[in-house]
Formats: sequence, structure tokens, C-alpha cells
Amino acid sequence: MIKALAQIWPEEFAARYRERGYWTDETFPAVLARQAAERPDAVAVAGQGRRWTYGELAARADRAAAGFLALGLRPGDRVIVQLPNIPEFLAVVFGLFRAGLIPIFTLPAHRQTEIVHFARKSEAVAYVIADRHEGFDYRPLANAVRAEVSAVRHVIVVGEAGGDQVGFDGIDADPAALPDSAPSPQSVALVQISGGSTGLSKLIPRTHADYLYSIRASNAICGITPDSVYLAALPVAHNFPMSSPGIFGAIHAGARVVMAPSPTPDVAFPLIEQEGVTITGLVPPLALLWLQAAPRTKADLSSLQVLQVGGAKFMPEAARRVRPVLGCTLQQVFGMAEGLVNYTRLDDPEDIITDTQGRAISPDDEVLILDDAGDPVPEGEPGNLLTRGPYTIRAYHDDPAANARSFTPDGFYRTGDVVKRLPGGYLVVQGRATDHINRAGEKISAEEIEDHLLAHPQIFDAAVVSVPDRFLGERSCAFIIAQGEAPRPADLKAWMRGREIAAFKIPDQIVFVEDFATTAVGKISRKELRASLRAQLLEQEGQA
Ligand code: OOB
Repeated sequence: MIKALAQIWPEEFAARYRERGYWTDETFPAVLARQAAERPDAVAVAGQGRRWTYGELAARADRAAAGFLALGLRPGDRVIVQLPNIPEFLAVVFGLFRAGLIPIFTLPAHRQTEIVHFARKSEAVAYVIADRHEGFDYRPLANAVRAEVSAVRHVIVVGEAGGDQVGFDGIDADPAALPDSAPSPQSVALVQISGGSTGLSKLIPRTHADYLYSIRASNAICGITPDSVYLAALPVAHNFPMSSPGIFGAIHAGARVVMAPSPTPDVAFPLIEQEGVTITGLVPPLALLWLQAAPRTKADLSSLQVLQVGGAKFMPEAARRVRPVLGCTLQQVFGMAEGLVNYTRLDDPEDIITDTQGRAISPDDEVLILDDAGDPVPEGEPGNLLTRGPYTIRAYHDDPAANARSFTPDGFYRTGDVVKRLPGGYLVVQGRATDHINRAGEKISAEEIEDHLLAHPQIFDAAVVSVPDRFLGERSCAFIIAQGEAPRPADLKAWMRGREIAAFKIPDQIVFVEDFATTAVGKISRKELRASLRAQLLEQEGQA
């Protein structure tokens, strides 16, 4: 029996969200169909030498939808999508939406271990890849995934297919045969993956109604109009460049998406000039690179009106340089794939824009800031952020243990972030209570990496911690107690790569220690152990 994918709010909440106009009857397939009817000749997406109008994108998506169904996929089936920033991303995903199939969004950096986990957990029956990207061939990866998870029956390749894989162009079928699909607005449209602080990433089912509400509201806050040009610089499978307002916001507004093959200034700056890009989103390390490169570029960046920065804390000193150096408005974005997104508003006073991470999208986003005992902290004091609202999930897919940890009995999501609230509801991120490493916006679970390390025959115990890093924001450091002879750090890193995991999860730093003895007496938790090791390291490095 396939486990149903659902996301359910108590009826009193659902009724309120519908009444207040947050949840409507709009669904993803209808979004593209509407734009294709209203502005068939406007450019929807450009990139890698391709330029498709709304009419063309919708036609491609419809043919793909018919093709997916012709392969034998059935509405409600889940499909792993692992694609880089290419125009086909939109054709594939809107094709899946049109056919009633549910995309599971994974990152180009993910490898066999992660994809197998997502495929099993989502019970996926198909897997869409690009043939190659940044020197990596995804076709052998797909074969390896299929060999491990036999339920994955089809591999669809954008580009050249290998063996029994099918080319995306080849699944092109006559859309006349497509059923008039009208998914229920409260059904699951897509699955995002969690950054995850304990163990493996969890699946985040998002409904048409909740996700589209966050997108429409984000468009209003970010000033997206049909004249906007959104540069997709971060990997578009991430919630931030996908929906805040991202590529889906642009499509919803009839604006243009420009797919950047790389977010670095040498690639992105010429694209800004060529396409007249008006808005883009970056993680802080990339924003720093842009600030460094902008004064020396020959490219004309004057079309850029808004630079969004989010995914990790953007320091006020850097934030203050955005307007003078890039000549555009900074927008800080503090969000999470589980839901809640905060934005500074474009017309906020400069100090709010530079010193806070914004305020929630919706008047019905409930934000609690609690101490460890669960009591509200005084205004302006740091505390644990919990939230509930019209686009924040109530549960992960098929994970009772994680749900018990991450949600309160009355449905609040425990974000794991420590924030303080300023007047007007503006939040300042102070840190976090959970053990993950936020490496340039990529979230890494300490526990997941420790589990990999413990599988090494020469490792007795391991603790992975985050360490402040001038460029990455945070880097990962693995403290290791060897069993017998210690492996060489370079060999250990190579061995970790052999575990077939995303490269960003390989520890940046490895420190061998004799034992984990701490000043604390008796048995301490993993969390306390990690905190103590981090403190020791910072003291040694003179950073404490
Ligand atoms: C975004 O989503 P995720 O799911 O990759 O990560 C969420 C976590 C937050 O809980 C927080 O710990 C951190 O990322 N975070 C920030 C931040 N934005 C996200 N920490 C400090 N300052 C910020 N501005 O990262 C995400 C999703 C939608 C929009 C933007 C970011």
C-alpha cells in the first residue's frame, strides 16, 4: 500500500484561511494555462541559449504531461526531480503538475545515498535528471538508484539518455489525450525537503492552496509585475528561489525567468545586463562575492532593483553596503521550506532592512517566541521561534518521531531558530537551538554526518559541529576519536565521498582528539558535547 501524501489543517483553520482569501481554488496547472492564454508571446523563460514564450512553455509542458502519462505514470504518482537551472526545469515541473504527478525536489548536489532515501520515502516511480551538469554525469547515478529501489521504473533524461533511460524530448505525446485535470486545491502539489537537524532529510508536502498563497503574497511584497525579470541564481529546487517569490512567483505574475547556470559574478553580471534583470536572490556568501566584484565589472547592473539575501544570516555590516555598491534595494529573507517566510519590505527604513530579517508574510502567521520552559519571553529578548499559519505545514510525510519532536500538540512548528522580535513584528535571527550546520545556506545535520563517520573502521566516535567561517558563515568540523591508527584527513574525506553523499556534507575540518572528556561531570547529551567541543576549538583559535 502506497502511503497517501497529504497535508491537513484542522477544519476551523482551513475554513478561516479560505474565508480570508488566502486559500483559493487556484492550482499550479491553471497558473501556467492562464498566462499562456493572456500573454502567449511574452518570454517566460530564458537560459542556455533557449528562449521560450508562455505559449511555448505551456505547449511543452502539455506535451510532456501527455508523455509522462503515456509512459504509464498515473496521477498521484511521485517523481524525483533533480535538475539544474535550465529552462527545461519549468517544462518538466509544469508537465508533472498538468499530469497530476507530484514532483519531489532534490538538489543537483545530492548523490545516491540521498536520492535513494528520497525515492524510498516518497515511493517514487520515476526520476528526472539532466544528462550532465558541472562535470557530473547523472545517468550512472540514476542507474545505481534504480538498482537499489526497483519501484523507480522510469528514468527521464533532459539531454542524451543512456541505456533504457528515456529522453525528455522523446516522451513528447499528443496533449489532446490529456484528461481535464483539476486537482483539488488542498491536495499536495509538490514535496520540498527539509534541511534536517536530526538524521536524514524529511519530506515536506506542500498543497496547491498553501504554496500558491505564499507565492501570491510574496509577489505583492516583492513588487513582481509582468515587467519583472527574475534571475534564478541559486539552485531552483530550493524553496527560496522557487517560491519566495522565485521562479514560481515570476510565472504566476507573467514575468520572465532567467536561468543562470552559475551564480558567480562572471556569469550572473553579463546576464543581468543582457536580460535587464530586475530582481534576484542570493545566500550571504554569494552576496559578499557580488559586493566584491561589482565595483570592477564592465557589465551594466542598473536594471537590478532588488537584491534578496536569505538562507543564512546576512551581517548588518555587509547589508549596509548593498545599496551604495549595487545601487539597488536589499531585501532580507528569512524563511524555511516548512513554511513561514519573513521579508523586509522594500519601503522599510534603512536600519530595518540592514539589521533585521524581516517580518512574516501573513497577518495570520502566528509567531511565538518562547523560553526553554515554553513561556513567552519579554519583547526584544531572544527565544525559540515557533510558528503556525496558512502556509506552514502541520506534519512531515510519514515520520511520526520527527513530527512529535517538531510540532507542538496544537500544531505549531518548532523552527529550531532563536530569534528576537522588535516592534512591528520584525525578527532578528540570533542563532539556533538545534544541531545543524548552515554552510552557505545549505543545512547539514550533524547527526547524519556523525552516522557516516561512525561507519569507518578506524573511527571510535565522532561529533560534528559548526564553526564560524568568514566566508561560508559556518563550516563543519568533525571531532574524531580514532580506533587504533587514525586515518589521514585526506583519506577520510575521500572515504566520505565514497559514501555517495552531497559534497557540501563532507566535513571542512577534521580534528582528532584522544577523548571527549569535558569539564562537565557525568554523562552529557550529544548537544552539550558538540557545544563543548565547539567552545574548545574557538578558544584554541582565539575566536571565543
Ligand atoms: C531557507 O529554507 P531552508 O528550509 O533551507 O532553511 C531554513 C532555515 C531556517 O530555519 C534558518 O535556520 C535558516 O535556514 N535561515 C536563516 C535565514 N534564512 C533561513 N537564518 C538567518 N537569516 C536568514 N535570513 O533557507 C529559506 C526558505 C525560504 C526563503 C528563504 C530561505
